[in-house]
Amino acid sequence: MSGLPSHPRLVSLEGGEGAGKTTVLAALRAGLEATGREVVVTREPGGTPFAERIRELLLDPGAEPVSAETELLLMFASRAQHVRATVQPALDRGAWVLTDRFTDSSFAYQGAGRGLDQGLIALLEERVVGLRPGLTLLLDLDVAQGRARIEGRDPRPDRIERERDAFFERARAGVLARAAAEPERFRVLDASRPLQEVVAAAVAALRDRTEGAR
Ligand code: T5A
Repeated sequence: MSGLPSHPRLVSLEGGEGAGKTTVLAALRAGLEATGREVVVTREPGGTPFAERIRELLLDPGAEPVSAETELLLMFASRAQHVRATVQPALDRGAWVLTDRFTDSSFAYQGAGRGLDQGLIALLEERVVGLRPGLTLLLDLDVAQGRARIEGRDPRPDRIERERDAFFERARAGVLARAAAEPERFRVLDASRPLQEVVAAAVAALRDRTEGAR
C-alpha cells in the first residue's frame, strides 16, 4: 500500500448516501469533547469557506454536464484547501479532526464510480493531500436502503444524488475493497442496524484509538 503518513488524530467517515455519517459524527464529537479534547468536525467537499464554494459548484445540478475529470480535480481542489486551511492547522495544535468524507470518497466515487484511473487519484493523493486518516469508519449500507432514508429530504436532489443506483453500487464496492486492503485503518460498520447500535459501534471503535493517542 501507499507509504503516505497517517495521522492518529485524523478520523474520517465514509459510506454511501444516507448511511448515517452526519448523525454518527455528532455522537463521536460529543464523546471526545466529554474527555476534554479539542475536536474539529468538518466535511468534504468543503470544510473552509472557499472549499464550500467549490462544494456548491460540485453539487449544483446545473444544465451543463460536468466531466468526470473536472469533478475529480474540483474534489481535490477542495481537499487541498481543506487540508491546508483546516485539517493540518487543527492537527498541529493538538486537536482531533473528524471529517465527513476524505480521499477514500474520490477513490470510490470518481475512481470506482466514474471509472477514472486509480493511479491518477493515488498520485493526487500523494502530491496534493500528503496524509491519510489514522482511522476510517466505513458505514456500509445497501444502496436502496440509503436512498430510502434520504428520499423526500430535499425536493431538489444534488447533482451526484441524481446518479443511478449502479453508480453507487460501484462506489460501494470500491470503498469496501479499499477497506479490505487496509484493515488496520478501516473499521467497517453495518449501517443497516438501528441508529443507536451504529453510534455505539462507532464510539467504541474510536475509543480503541483514543487510548494512547492524546
Ligand atoms: N463526493 C464526495 C465525491 O464524489 N467525491 C469525493 O471525493 C467526496 C469528498 C457529498 C457528495 O459528494 C460526493 C459524495 C456525495 O454524493 P453529501 O451531502 O455530503 O454530499 O452526501 P452524503 O455524505 O452522502 O450525506 P448524506 O446526508 O446523504 O448521508 P449521511 O450523512 O451518511 O446520512 P445522515 O446522517 O444525514 O442520515 C440520513 C438519514 O437517515 C437517518 C438519519 O436520521 C437521517 O434522517 N438514519 C438512520 N435511520 C435508521 N437507522 C439508521 N441506522 C440511520 N442512520 C441514519
